[in-house]
Amino acid sequence: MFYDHKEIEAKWQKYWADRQTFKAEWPSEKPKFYALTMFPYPSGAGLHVGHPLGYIACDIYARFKRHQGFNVLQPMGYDSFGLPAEQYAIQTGQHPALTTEVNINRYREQLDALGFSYDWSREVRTSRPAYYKWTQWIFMQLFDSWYNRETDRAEPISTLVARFEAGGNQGLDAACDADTPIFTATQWNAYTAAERQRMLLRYRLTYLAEAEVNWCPELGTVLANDEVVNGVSERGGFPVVRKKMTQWSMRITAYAQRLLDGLDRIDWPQPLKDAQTNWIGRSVGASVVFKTQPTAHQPDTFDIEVFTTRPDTIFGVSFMTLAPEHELVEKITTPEQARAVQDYVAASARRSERERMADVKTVSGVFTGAYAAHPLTGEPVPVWIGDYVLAGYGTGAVMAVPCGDQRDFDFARHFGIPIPNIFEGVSVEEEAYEDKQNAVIANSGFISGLGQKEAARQVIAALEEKGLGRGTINYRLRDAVFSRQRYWGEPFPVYYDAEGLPHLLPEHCLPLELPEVEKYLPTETGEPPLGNATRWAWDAQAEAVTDNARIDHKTVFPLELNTMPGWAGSSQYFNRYMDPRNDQALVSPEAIGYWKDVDVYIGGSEHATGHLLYSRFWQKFMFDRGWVPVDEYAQKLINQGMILGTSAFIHRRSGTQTYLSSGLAKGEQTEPIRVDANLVNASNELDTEALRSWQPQYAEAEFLSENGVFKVDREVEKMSKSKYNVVNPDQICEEYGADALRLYEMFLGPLEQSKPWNTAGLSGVYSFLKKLWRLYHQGPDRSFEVLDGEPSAESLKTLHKTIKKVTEDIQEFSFNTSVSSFMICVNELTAQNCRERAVLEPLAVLIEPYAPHMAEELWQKLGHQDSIARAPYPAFNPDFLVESTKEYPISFNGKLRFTMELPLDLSKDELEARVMADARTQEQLQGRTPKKVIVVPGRIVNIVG
Ligand code: ANZ
Repeated sequence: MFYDHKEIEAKWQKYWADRQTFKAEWPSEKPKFYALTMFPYPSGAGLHVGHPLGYIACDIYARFKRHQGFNVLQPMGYDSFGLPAEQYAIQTGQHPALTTEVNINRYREQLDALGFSYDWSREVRTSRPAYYKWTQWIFMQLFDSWYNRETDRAEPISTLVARFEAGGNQGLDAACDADTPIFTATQWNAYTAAERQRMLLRYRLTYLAEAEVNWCPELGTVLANDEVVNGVSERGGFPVVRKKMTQWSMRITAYAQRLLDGLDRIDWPQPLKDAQTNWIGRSVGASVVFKTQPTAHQPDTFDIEVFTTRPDTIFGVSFMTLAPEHELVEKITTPEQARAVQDYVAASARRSERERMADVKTVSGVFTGAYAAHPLTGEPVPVWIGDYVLAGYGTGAVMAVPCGDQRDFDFARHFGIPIPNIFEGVSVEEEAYEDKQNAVIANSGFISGLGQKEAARQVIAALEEKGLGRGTINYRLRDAVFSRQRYWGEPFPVYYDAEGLPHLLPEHCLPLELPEVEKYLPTETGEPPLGNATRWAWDAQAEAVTDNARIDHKTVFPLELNTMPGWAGSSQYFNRYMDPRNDQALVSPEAIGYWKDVDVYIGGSEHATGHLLYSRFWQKFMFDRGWVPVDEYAQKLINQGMILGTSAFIHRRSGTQTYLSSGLAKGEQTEPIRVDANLVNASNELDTEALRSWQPQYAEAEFLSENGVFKVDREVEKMSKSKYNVVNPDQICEEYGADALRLYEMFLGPLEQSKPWNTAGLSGVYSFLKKLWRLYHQGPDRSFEVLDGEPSAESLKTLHKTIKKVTEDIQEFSFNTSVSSFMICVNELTAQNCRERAVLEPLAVLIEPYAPHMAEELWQKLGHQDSIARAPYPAFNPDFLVESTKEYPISFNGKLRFTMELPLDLSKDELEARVMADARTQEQLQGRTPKKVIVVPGRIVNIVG
């Protein structure tokens, strides 16, 4: 019988689906194991062979754990809100829910074809109301919470209100807006309801505030920092500008330190931890106040607060620089400088923050005309503005120390701001510079001769005494903007009163479902697409959505028009999978108590500062409020590498429709153009006729071949539909089967590394599978035949060697080496002519995680009624590996003459007797009696004399 992968795979996929083989047990007495891969956004293009890499690895591990007796939860779902479906809706008018459904169905077919052991009964889709009810619920809980720095955790807003009523906010250590005023209990109690709400918004963990945002006019929406790459949108590459808008924000900064600390407790890849650490950007330093000096024009004094990581350099300050957006700029600028300052501020508003950060060459700035007093010497310090100082970092102002900071130095040089004489003519790179810098820093005497740390400590102490500074810790992490001006996202369960203050819907009214709209574009007045809905008002009495026409701001109010960002739905999905159909809670205490956390999470490193940071933040919040038992949800995380595609390029003669074969292009003016790599064979020859029908611009083109063939250039790059280098798993499953694809993806190389795809390599794993199959089919006419007798010691050794290696490899997520061990194993067993059940049965279980379809088929043929999925994992027995004999070198007077295979458990005397009895020994001795026989058991025998 031959290995008919098509029939076998279809049979078992149906079997698994019909019997729900991989449904996690609930409730269960077994120990739990939760294996998770990042759920996909179901795009219209479907899966390519790069996508399943992490899924296969995770599935192997999940299957392995099932054999080990764990109750395995391996769920799958869809991150199904998002931009592409909405863009498509804008172009075609099709409802994003419909296209999303179509795409999901296609994904599901492709996933099923690969034989994953998912518990599909737990599927989630973030765009389903029953799911996003809980995304809305978390938003409401965040709104209803504040961060108490004294207890270092989030608490219900009611405890904050109680504190305000009893003692105002004096002495309260809480995460809040930087400019929150101080008030007493009496003041609080005298506030109007609206004033109180406004004050509470400054403390809530999600709050509405005017914020500088990344606005992408082309996409018509705000983007998060991690969605902007090099000043353009990550999706589509459109320009992004800074703009002030009222937006929902998440006070993730309250968790900055805990997000850092938590990294020490989780087994995540170091590069990913580094990326999060840098993104959070902790800086230890001081905040220092410089008081402006009053002038005739501006009699008031203002505090300019700066953040510095080098308080020890305070005596080297020769000027100050404010960000152009700094609120004091207008107040302190002198009339003489007003014009220049206004022009400068306007010009820099046109540059994005990223541009400003990236640009280290251009020195630009302008003098405000104002001076501030040095907090320790009292000397006047000129105040400038410059766009190298960012409004959003620290306090948006710096004390400039040309002797310590390159940018300050360049700035001073450029504008001729006096720097202490001794620095003139010395470049910062020079060695002498550091000595001079130290001399200036030490200038005051009282910190002279101290190390940087101690000097900083003393400067801070001196500043504190004067009430002009204190030690602070600053984080680069910003609060996360949470509003998007899109249709296809979670609606906020929020309505607005006449004063424009937000109110939450009652919890029992969730989910607030997305309304229908005619158009998915922003409205003519620039409102988000939900502004097109005519039924998008909240009737607070009836507790129901109603027509906008009824809005009276008394009982009927307008609903929020923004929707939530892409990361909302993915920030708690791992907990929802534990109890996905619960409509009373996001997850029940019983379910979270049992499943607790994700044991292994596999996904792409591109989510380092997006999903993987936001989800940790929400988890910590959920933990603080007592809904989950752990504050890190994934103990172990693995970033799978990328599978790279091999793109094909042809050369177009510039300005023509003539294309040159690779060899002809040298020395010509040509542009390389990507073409469909599927039209190129293994010898890099392009099927030009197929190309003509691939895209219309090639229909009439001229192709110049060399020696009758048209050759392309190849380049290995990211596999992507836009690069025309994708390989579709469907074709491969068809031709070689899912088991071969699974083995091959693992065989390509270490999981974490990027590696190029090469379809030709599949035939190798395919013949391995056929060989494996043949081991069980050695009967007449290759029929199934397995013998019940004792296997040979050799075969047992091969089996146990493989069990040991493969088990160690799986535990280290080293799947490529397991595949080679299987290959060696099958070769050895074939050579040994092994046909015994005692070897072949455990082998089937061993390979099941990798090639589950074939394993099931063999298992059934071996006479089992049940699926192989929960068959116990073969136990490793080291006894079979112990070598029982040894090839002894037999020497005469130190010279090796021959070798003898002897049992290892012989005593010295027995060994000597056996050696002496051998004919070859007698021949060497030729009748002589040896003087001495030296026997080292397990090593050598030497006969002397
Ligand atoms: C004086 C000084 C002397 C500084 C010196 C550095 C070296 P990190 O580590 O990134 O936190 N700074 C502060 N706020 C800024 C802003 N909004 N835009 C641009 N630069 C800003 O760096 C903090 C340092 O960056 C601060 O310490 C400040 O310059 C500058 F020898 O103060 B320093």
